[in-house]
Amino acid sequence: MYSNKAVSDWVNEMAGLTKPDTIVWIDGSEEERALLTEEAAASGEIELLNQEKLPGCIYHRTAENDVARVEHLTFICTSKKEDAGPTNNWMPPEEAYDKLGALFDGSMTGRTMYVVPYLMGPAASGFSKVGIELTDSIYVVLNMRIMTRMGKVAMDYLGGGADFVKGLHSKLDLNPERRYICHFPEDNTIWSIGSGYGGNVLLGKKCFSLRIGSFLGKTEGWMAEHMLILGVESPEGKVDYLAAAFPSACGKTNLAMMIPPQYARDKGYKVWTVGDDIAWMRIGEDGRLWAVNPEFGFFGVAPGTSMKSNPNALLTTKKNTIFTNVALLEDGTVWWEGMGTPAPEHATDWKGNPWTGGVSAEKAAHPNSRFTAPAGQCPCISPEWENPNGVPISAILFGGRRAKVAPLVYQSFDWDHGVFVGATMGSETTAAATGQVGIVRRDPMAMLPFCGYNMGDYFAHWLDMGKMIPNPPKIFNVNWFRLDGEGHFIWPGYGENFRVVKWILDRCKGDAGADESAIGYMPKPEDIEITGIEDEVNLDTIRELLSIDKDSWAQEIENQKEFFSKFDRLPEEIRAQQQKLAARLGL
Ligand code: GTP
Ligand code: SPV
Ligand code: MN
Repeated sequence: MYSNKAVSDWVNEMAGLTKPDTIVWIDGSEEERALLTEEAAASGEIELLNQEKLPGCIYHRTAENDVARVEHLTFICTSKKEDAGPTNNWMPPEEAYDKLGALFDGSMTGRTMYVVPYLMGPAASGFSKVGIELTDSIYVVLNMRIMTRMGKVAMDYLGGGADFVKGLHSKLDLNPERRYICHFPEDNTIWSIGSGYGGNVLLGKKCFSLRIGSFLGKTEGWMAEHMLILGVESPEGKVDYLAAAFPSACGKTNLAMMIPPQYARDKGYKVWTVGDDIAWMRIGEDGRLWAVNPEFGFFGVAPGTSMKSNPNALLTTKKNTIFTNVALLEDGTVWWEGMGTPAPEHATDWKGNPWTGGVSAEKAAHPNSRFTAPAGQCPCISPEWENPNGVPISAILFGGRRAKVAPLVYQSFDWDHGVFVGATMGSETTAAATGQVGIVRRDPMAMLPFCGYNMGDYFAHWLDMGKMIPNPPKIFNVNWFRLDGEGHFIWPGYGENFRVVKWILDRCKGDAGADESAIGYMPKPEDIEITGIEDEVNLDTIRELLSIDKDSWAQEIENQKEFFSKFDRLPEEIRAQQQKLAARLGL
């Protein structure tokens, strides 16, 4: 169907290994979507939802042992161990090819191999990149169709070239003992076996756009980051953009689609979504940093998404959406905890069991259940979201889930200090990856699970970029998750985060004041607008949210040092920044 020798040679080679019964080349057409949907529904791989209430929507349950990314089974396979660095699992490339090759051998016998060409980034952009994923899962194909620009558009972009990321995926038997996600940055290759879940198998997302992407960014002089991108339009109609890195399930989709509070809407402020998870950033001709969302859809966390918390996300999922591991209702619609509607009396839970709620009941939807929805359906999608040059970034935000220590917001003194702030990010773990939830772990730039090379070199790349960007964004840290003595969130969060974003963008324009503290510039309490939330938040609440507890920070620095002690290639500047911070704190 397509004529590209490099592609067909490689497809033949991989088909020789995996031995599928048939090979289907994906073109991305509507007829193809309908056929694949029908086939997957007939085999039970998916269920059609109520087509009147949720047109074009389907439902899928993954295996019970396969509901999140598996970081302990994810490997960076560089020829030298040091190039993978202290924070990645490493396997020598030959060993990985042998080990996974043995598992892939015949893994598609009795199945169809789908050849899925896809493009990361807009078709009109010279910065976009092509991947091809070979997979034996229709669910993967249908997801890739939403998450990427899939099919003919990608092959047209590639033309006769050979510059594409080679992705191979097989579900095999979904046995965690035979599950591996291996990246070969030196070969532009990704091999994923034994999983059928999200980030493990939608290879355009974390595997390509971040792990391979970050490696390419380092070599080619750009940045691949785990960041949302949003624009804030002022009453005068000028739009300022920011990018924000928060770890998985820490609020990127929510911030990207937030609705400003009433007082700001009354003045004429609007928020536009460019992306909710990944940003590819380059230096523009004007000397600013420009960001593109390489994705085409949202793979968002369902639980907690309601008309109150994130109406734009909920409205995006009303048609043409894939729901994974949420609860299924009798009328063929879906439900999850925190959807804002009462718990159903009867449902089928994410495991396929009858669910009737009650106090001791398990959750009906898995905490990491997700929706896959086309970005173009989002009510607040930015008119610039497919701009081939991206959008110019005024501010970069780092943030995590911290019950204590990190204040609501502070600004770094300069780029290098900002890199230090990103490098020392910490966050409580969430259900987006398997493992214990709620433990504080260091997660530099929200990239700990996604950096495709030595993280010390990654920090150095950030520092180098700062020297190369004539007019760099200002860097901030935010924390929406501080808790009071009773374990309640002190800050209302969600749309109210606009109040903090407003101070940030005013700082970028030189329109807002700040106090200098030991950790950075901080707003004066009265700089955070509280009109409309006075019954929840007063100036004392803001003071509490902005407070810096010296003992906790002393402990924090010790914890950072312990993390950095694993690093073999930590840039001197990072250590110097840490000493300066300790000195400013009087430690
Ligand atoms: P990934 O898709 O895994 O990268 O996650 P994400 O960073 O996009 O996180 P998302 O916006 O989906 O939010 C994850 C969870 O955090 C949801 O349960 C939200 O309800 C909750 N959340 C998001 N923003 C806020 C906030 O401002 N305050 C509080 N308390 N919770 C929030
Ligand atoms: C994340 O975990 O950061 C996600 C979901 O965005 S996944 O695609 O599974 O990585
Ligand atoms: Mn993510």
